[in-house]
Amino acid sequence: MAITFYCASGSPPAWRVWLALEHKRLPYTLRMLSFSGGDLKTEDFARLNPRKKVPVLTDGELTLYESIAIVEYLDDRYPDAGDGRLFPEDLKARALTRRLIQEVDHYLAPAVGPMLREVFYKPEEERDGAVIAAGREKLAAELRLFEGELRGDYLVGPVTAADHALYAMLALTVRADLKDPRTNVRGLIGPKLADWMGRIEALPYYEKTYPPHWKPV
Ligand SMILES: N[C@@H](CCC(=O)N[C@@H](CS)C(=O)NCC(=O)O)C(=O)O
Repeated sequence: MAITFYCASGSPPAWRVWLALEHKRLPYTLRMLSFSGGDLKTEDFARLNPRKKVPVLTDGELTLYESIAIVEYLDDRYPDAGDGRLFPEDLKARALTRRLIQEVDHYLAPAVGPMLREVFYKPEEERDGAVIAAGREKLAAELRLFEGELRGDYLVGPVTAADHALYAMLALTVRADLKDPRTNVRGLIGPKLADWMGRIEALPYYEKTYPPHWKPV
């Protein structure tokens, strides 16, 4: 077994794979790529993923991209490693895990995408307040739904891939508040989700996976 994980700091899909590797306590080599340094645009990287996106994981002869395909592969290949399964064995719990991940990818992420692009990629004077306001409204609706999904400490039962997926997306979204207080994402997060974020942040492997460029210097 020789796993190499190609990551980039702050990418939610890459972060979910990183959390999965740590949850499973698998040995791996981390290749931290730089968006701004052009690492994803090289021909070498395109040979790993022709879409030129992170995450990518290699395990021996296998090269795999698409974050959830990677997490499912790790879970199938190393089911009982570390803290155990990220897609529960129980059929209903596994279906719920998959459904929640789909909801993160197909509803939450598109709802906040335009607002995040506005805030992260445009200088303050060029930002459109209407895009931010519309993003907040869509985010509020999404967060109300996810708030209702928290029946216990985590989304499904024990920690699953759904917790990792939702957390990474939400953590990036909260970062928008540092760039533009008009987003006030924190103000939209309900009490159950806020407590749940705290529980994810208290996981023993969390700190290790924290996006390096978010750390104060
Ligand atoms: N559906 C893909 C999405 C991957 C993705 O969009 N990655 C972004 C970072 S969040 C990326 O690498 N973008 C390339 C770039 O910005 O140059 C997955 O889940 O792995």
